[in-house]
Amino acid sequence: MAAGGHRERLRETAERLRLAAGELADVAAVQSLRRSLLEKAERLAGNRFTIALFGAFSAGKSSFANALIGERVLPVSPNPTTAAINKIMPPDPEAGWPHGTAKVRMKSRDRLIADVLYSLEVLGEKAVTIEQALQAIGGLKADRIPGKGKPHYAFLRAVQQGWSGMSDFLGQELRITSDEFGGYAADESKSCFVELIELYYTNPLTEQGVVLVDTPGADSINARHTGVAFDYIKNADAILFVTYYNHAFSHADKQFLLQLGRVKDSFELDKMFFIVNAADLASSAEELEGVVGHVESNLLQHGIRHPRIYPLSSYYALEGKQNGDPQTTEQSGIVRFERDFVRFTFGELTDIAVRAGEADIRRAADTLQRWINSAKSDAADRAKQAEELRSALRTSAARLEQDADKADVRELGKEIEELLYYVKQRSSYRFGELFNVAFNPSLFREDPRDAKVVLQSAWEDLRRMISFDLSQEILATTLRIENKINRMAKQAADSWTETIRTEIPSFEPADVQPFKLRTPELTDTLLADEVQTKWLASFFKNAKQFFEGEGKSQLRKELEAKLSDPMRRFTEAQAARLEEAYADQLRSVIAELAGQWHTALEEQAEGLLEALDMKLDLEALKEKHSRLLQYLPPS
Ligand SMILES: Nc1nc2c(ncn2[C@@H]2O[C@H](COP(=O)(O)OP(=O)(O)OP(=O)(O)O)[C@@H](O)[C@H]2O)c(=O)[nH]1
Ligand SMILES: [Mg+2]
Repeated sequence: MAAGGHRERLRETAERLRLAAGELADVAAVQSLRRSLLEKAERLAGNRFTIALFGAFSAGKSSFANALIGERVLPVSPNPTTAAINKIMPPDPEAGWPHGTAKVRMKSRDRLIADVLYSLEVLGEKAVTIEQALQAIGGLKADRIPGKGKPHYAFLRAVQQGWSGMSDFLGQELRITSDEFGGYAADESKSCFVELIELYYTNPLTEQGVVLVDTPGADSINARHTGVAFDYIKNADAILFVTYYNHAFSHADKQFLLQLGRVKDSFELDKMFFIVNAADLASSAEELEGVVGHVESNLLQHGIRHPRIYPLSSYYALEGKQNGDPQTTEQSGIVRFERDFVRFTFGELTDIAVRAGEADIRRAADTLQRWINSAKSDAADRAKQAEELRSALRTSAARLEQDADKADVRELGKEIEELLYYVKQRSSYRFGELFNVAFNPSLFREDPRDAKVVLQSAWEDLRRMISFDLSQEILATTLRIENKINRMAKQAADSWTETIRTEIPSFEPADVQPFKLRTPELTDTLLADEVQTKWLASFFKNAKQFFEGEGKSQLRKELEAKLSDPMRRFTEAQAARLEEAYADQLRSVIAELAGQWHTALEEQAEGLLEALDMKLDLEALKEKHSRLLQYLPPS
């Protein structure tokens, strides 16, 4: 992937920032600005772009990652393959991770046991300890597992198979070579114990600072760990969603798209790319167009407007790159994607970073210029200005100290409650749809177990789906809440700056960088003891009566009414949790910012006073100023 020298630009800008910071080293009054320059320089120099791949089982995420890299690095197969998150990282020899090594983070024992008990529960088995669980797994019969339970069954079998060899490593961090990587990434009896693998590997992508994150297919097993996927959605620089040519969208796909639709507008830039993989299967251009149109309308249905869609063949892209055959690569369709993608990541994102750095240099230059100007007034005027400045400094500093613990948590709380009101509303809109997925005639036809058991398990499924749906909704609102906190922080800072400037017009703080906030963990499931097996069974006489007669629609109506209280309790509990977690964060953000403003104010007032008292070396300051300007591009 030709990146158009973005690394060079980042390095060059970082160097300019460092040199500019060097100019400020001996001017005590601009140390805040100097620190901001150095922090930005560091970030630019070590710049990383994180690209996260999502999509259903076997959509071709790993194949697509290999195609981007131009090498078969990740294991690929027609069966569910990628079980843990695999990151392909730029090697870091200084930290002990040269090319070809991998860091494997194993699941903690608690997490693995929780996963096992959960999967057993989905299959209708109860266990408390891991020994009981292993025994229960031994008793499972493949032909008694309903279709939707298959991934859980496969996972449990893999745990049973790998337990004696792998359980000692739980909770550890292992160091392996790239030869062993395939096993940990794809051999299920190993990979089911793994949480994350970081493979340090030199390739054209990592050489550009790209971290490629390959995720397991979205499905009911991984659905429990929504927080992990959400962190990547939230923090990745780009999100790539992969679908397999003309595969129907599964329930898990739709849930994921729904989540992308919910959060899309919370990001400043559109960072989502949609890949229609295996386009080589198209028998004609018209057919391909039809498939792309179908994907587009599905995205639209899930609230994703104006998507960037790329039909391509990972298969031919990899072949073309490996054989050095540009024609095959071109025909695979990957080139169009790469061009747009490079423009976005390396172009747009680099531009933003470079501009922010240059704005800091300009700020520093402007500050020096104002001091130079103040020093130009006559002696009497300077004495008067200095007197005024001292009193202004006292009032401004006192105000900042007061404001430091005046975060408006009430306003934030109001916003959270409002957002959660809509969460409840939207979830009740979707109740009918989820109900139909859970109480689906084909499930009853295909499940070999007793109808009452199937009914109970359909309800358990529905309960899990509603919990999942609510949690996703709530997670999506956390982005809005976090944006709100950042807006409130920026407003507070801007208003301090404005007030300070009425008295000290030259005041120039560093820019407010958005704070990285912690998303609270949401692991609760909806509890609804009101719904009992006996009550459920009262709606079901036989399949015909249930599906063709009144049974199902009556159950739907009464279940919805019965769930209204539990759902309200659930969202209220979550709202309380969010309010507490975010109020704390808002308080510390405001306090931290006020502290920064205080420091900058004192530093700069001191600098100004020195200028007014003619204690600064004016000539040296002028020279510094003109040198700073040299680190800026000609405007
Ligand atoms: N015809 C064709 N087949 C492809 C293409 N890309 C992937 N496949 C096949 O699709 C299957 C799944 O590919 P993977 O890359 O393992 O899919 P994945 O999304 O990583 O799957 P999981 O890790 O199991 O979630 C494999 O059998 C691939 O050979 C393509 O461009 N064309
Ligand atoms: Mg894979």
